[in-house]
Amino acid sequence: MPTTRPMRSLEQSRLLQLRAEQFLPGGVDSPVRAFRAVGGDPPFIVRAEGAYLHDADGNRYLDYFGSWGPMILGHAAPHVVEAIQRAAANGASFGASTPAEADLAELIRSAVPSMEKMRFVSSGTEATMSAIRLARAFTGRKFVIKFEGCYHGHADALLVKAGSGVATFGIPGSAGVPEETAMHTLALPYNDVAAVEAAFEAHPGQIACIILEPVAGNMGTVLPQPGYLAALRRITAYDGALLVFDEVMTGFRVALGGAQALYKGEIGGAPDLTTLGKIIGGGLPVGAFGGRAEIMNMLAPLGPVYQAGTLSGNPLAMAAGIATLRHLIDRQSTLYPQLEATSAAIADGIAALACKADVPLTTNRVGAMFTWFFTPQEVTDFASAAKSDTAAFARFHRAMLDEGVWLPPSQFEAAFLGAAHGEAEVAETLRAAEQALAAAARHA
Ligand code: KE4
Repeated sequence: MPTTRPMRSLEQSRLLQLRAEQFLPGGVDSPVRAFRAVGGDPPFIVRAEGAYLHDADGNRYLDYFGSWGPMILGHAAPHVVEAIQRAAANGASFGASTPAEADLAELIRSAVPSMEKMRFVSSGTEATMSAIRLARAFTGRKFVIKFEGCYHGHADALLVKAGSGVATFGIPGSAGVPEETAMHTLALPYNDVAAVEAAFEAHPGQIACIILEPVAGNMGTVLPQPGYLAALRRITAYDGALLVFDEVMTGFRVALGGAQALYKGEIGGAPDLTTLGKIIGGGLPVGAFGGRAEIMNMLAPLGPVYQAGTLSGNPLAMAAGIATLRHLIDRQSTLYPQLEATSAAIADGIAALACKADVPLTTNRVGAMFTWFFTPQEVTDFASAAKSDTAAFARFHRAMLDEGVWLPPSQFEAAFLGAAHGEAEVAETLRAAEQALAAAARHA
């Protein structure tokens, strides 16, 4: 039977929120952290280790957003911390080339061979923004296709019907993006091949690229339908447009080589460009974009496409990324099957509890990323994701938080687990969910 727990004290977090709001809009440096979609004050984290977060009031939380993806090895993994400490002792940043950049690039290319050449930046946004510029320069074309509910960071051209926080706040795009910018971005429904074919018929020889999340995470987790990725590869190759896989979230998560490795047999060819972020920085700010050498060699100083960054290839971030990827590569044969088993146990366990509590729930999952949609119907695009009962999700999120389990604070985000989640964490999560689903059902 569900039992109610004493509410957790969030007094210090509340005071910290008030202080932060004196300096930072909404008290945050990124909107989804403000908990606006789920209500209540966000706990302020002071430390984390393994699968757990600890807030300013001494509460402990089982973490299912993992810094929005990077922390696949768990927080404060000793070998990653030691690598950062060693690098820091030699200086934080030089603005000059260092050996570590090629070391990390070599590790990435060993797992993602389509990235013949690449460049490091400091965020996923920079990676996708740069990839779009490169695609336009290489093809000499202006139009870009993206998909409703996919989020590729906050570069102007990509803030059109985006996912993540844009979907969470229900805003069409963003103020401050001139229509002259947005007009060259075509936003189409995800998993709809006919819509893509129609767009290419309407704009023959004018589309520079398609950019997509090959497994979407920013409308909640949505899988590509069978044949979808292959159709995009076929259509772009035929028209001379580039195919850009935004694997900022899926890279090294859904498989060591990302979604392009997971679906290799289906796509019928590699993407022309790939963007990465999150995991490749091991928790420090790193993004990367890369692909066919003939495209990448258009970048300055070799070619006419300008792209730069003060902290690009930062030594500490490179060290964290190298330590993380070396661990993933060395242990890939056991680590990814473990992530799959743990993720299945949690996702399927909660689906069974929801059924028992008569709470309509649809679970979409690929490896260690998943989403529980509060809707009885299949979720294959943003339109179907948007039919979810976001109020029920908010009640479930708050109730899980009260039980010490921290889910991403939006129906339109993916949940993540990592190597530090084990059987004890599965049991703890299912115990919490039994209480939380009762809470979600109470108001249904
Ligand atoms: P960043 O600029 O936030 O490093 O990366 C942008 C980005 C690009 N592409 C994909 C597929 C992404 O998921 C992201 C960022 N993801 C969000 C979470 N859905 C970051 C969290 C936030 O915005 O606070």
